[in-house]
Amino acid sequence: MGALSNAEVGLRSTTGSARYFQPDAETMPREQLAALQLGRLRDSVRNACEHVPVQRARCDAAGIVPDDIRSLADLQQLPFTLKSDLRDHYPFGLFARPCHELARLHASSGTTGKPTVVGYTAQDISNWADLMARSLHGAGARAGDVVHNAYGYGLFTGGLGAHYGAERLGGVVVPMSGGSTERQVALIMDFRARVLCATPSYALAIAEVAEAQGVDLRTSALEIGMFGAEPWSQAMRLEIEARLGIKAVDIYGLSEIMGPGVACECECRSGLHGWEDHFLFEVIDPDSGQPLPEGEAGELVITTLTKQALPMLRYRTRDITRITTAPCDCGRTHLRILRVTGRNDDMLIIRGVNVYPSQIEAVLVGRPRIAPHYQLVVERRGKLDHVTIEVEAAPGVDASSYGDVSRDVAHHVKSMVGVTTNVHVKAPGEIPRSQGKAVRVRDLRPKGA
Ligand code: DLL
Repeated sequence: MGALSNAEVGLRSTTGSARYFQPDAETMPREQLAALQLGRLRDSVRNACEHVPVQRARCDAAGIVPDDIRSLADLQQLPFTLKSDLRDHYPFGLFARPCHELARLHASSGTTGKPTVVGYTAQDISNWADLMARSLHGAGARAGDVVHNAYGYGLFTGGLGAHYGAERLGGVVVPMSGGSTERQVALIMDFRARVLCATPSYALAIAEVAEAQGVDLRTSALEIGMFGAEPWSQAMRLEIEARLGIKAVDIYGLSEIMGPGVACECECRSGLHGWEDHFLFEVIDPDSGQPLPEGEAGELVITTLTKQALPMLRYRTRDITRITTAPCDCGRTHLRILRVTGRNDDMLIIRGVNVYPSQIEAVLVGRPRIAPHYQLVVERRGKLDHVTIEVEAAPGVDASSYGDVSRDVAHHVKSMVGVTTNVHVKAPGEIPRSQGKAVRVRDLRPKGA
């Protein structure tokens, strides 16, 4: 028997019919928004210059005095901040508040060297909760909803970020974190979760475990998935929606700027609203550093406007996307960033062709005879990079046809992405499943080559 819907058990409540979580901010006319941004930009630069010696030295060198910032165009005179700056000034060198004034620290572990550490005042945490609640509400979540939070809790910003946001919304949070997937399935059913927060790859792993247990999550109370923290394709969205019977919403963020909720899709799902009352968004040419006109793809650069503990000036995210300020049907006035296709660092150059793993994913997911799990193995042969796509046969596909499946996949990747690859078909279950961010690329090239 299917679970009762939340409406049937009376879980939906107070904010049911309101269209926006913070109507004044979310629908602020763009002129007014720009005026607010200008004042906040000046404050943010002042905060950085007065309290962060590294930032002051940089602004001095660029001849910038906070009070001289007279228009948003002056932003372009500010120096960039890089991820390496956080590492070079580890742990607290870019903080504008002493450690004892902070409410929380988060960190991301790099593959090499020191982690990236970020800090928040109580006010920063509160603003973050607001933006995350705004994001959840825009995606359709409401007060009273049971929010099953499978983002990892701990130093990663996903778990606590979604947790505080869901609480701020008035949701009933189930603080699961990642892992114990069978238990996740049972609790989603038993607690009648309406909203699932997870990485898209982990959502798929949950769906798979449910199916293996004979549980049909499509009959559960789940209606909305808030998926982010890793690149994912439209094909993956359709796959997850079909297997979980939900609406899958894209949410973006990064710890250096805040965490989840920097930008999120609304009910229209045609781009992610970047919350411009708290951040300034630019897209630049990653090679020249020059700003690109609206609509052109390049590296996303974000400046924080309200962060107290860690004001970020023109932070280079390495994420590749496009921006549009065209009005959205939802009535929110904030610009939209388009789906982040990948990080600059993840781009592979296969015989001269630039490829992001998500482009290959778009071809793989939904293809007949293979499951939506994959890894790309990159090797150096002679002077050339060589990519093997490891895919998994769908359950029930006979091993004698793996050769045929491999040729079919290679053919479609060649015709749709333009690169020649080897395709290695593995048996069901052989590709590792993620509980957080999926590892899509195994890079076997010699380090430093
Ligand atoms: O991943 C914050 C987050 C948690 C976002 C939960 C959304 C949901 P970091 O660990 O610092 O923070 O990783 C940030 O992940 O620069 C992107 O490369 C990637 N990323 C995050 N969201 C998306 C998305 C969190 N929706 C890095 N699409 C970012 C594509 C994403 N990539």
